[in-house]
Amino acid sequence: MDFTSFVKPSNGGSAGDTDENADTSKLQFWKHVEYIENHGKQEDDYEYCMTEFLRMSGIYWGVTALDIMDQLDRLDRKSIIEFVKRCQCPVSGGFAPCEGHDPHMLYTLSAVQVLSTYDALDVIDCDAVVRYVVGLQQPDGSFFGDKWGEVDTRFSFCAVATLSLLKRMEQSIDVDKAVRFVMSCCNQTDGGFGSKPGAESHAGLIYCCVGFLSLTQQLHLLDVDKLGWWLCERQLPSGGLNGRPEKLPDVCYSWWVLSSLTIMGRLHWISAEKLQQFILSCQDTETGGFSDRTGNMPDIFHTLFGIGGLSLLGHSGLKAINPTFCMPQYIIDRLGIQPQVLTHA
Ligand code: GRG
Repeated sequence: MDFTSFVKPSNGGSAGDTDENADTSKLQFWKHVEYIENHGKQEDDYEYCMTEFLRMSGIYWGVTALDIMDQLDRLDRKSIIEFVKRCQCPVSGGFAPCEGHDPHMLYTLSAVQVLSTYDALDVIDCDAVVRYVVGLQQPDGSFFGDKWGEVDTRFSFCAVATLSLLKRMEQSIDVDKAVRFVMSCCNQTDGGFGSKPGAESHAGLIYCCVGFLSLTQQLHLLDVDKLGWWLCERQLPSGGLNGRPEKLPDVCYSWWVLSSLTIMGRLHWISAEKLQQFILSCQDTETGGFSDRTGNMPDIFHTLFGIGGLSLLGHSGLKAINPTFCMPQYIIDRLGIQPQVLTHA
């Protein structure tokens, strides 16, 4: 697949960074726009080739970050929609990350997110997507990621997020059983969630489970104070957040932790100022893009979660992001979907 064709040829240059903002205390807005726009332009690039297996999610990360920056028109809508269309498996109805690969729940959600952003869900067979997701639900309410049978709370989130965007959740899956499975993955000691029953709490999976409960309107099942406390303990002296105790901070937890706290109405339990400083310190001031930690190589995954975290913190110049879907709020409003959020406490 040629990612070059996703960039509008008429939009060549950067919009002009100046010397005074070439530091990490300010958002390098135009550098990031350029970084995302250029992502994957070099098809021969080693990293680009090696990430073919997650191309659909890569497109979702880039499209979402650019839309939050109000620069979505830098990408070629038509060729992206055509690419997504070509990745729908005619047999199962699920989406592959790239042509020639197998469909999976993860890429099915990314495909539906991209098409929702472009208001283009009508170009695919939505009934087939619903059949694919429904077919992966198990008798205990859990979901397989694909036909090979791995079970994980990530897939419970992907299933209900996909069906919610298609407005087909209640009529298709057994929501009560799905909720029971997710709650069976809740750890009583810290109020968090792991990938399956008895697995260690991890902020990425907490996002999936809190997001799942927000989509199924079941946030009352959470022990918000216990979980909120565990989540705000993820903030380290550097201001950055880790995903579980004794681990290093990583910009992506600015999303997984912060979105969960936002859904639970507890965003103010961490120091926003210190977190913002940490996120900004992970910008690459030369190439644009964000890395996991200060001084590392940037990538498109951390770039979305850096921008998304800053948006949740109310950084100026960024559109509001929905904490449950990790998509621009105006798209969720346009679709008329209202994931549950708890009020400030
Ligand atoms: C719509 C935003 C969005 C997501 C879809 C797939 C998914 C739902 C969520 C993934 C959540 C998750 C499990 C995130 C964790 C990612 C991560 C950095 C894992 C690294 O694990 P370790 O053990 O990292 O290498 P730590 O930080 O624990 O050392």
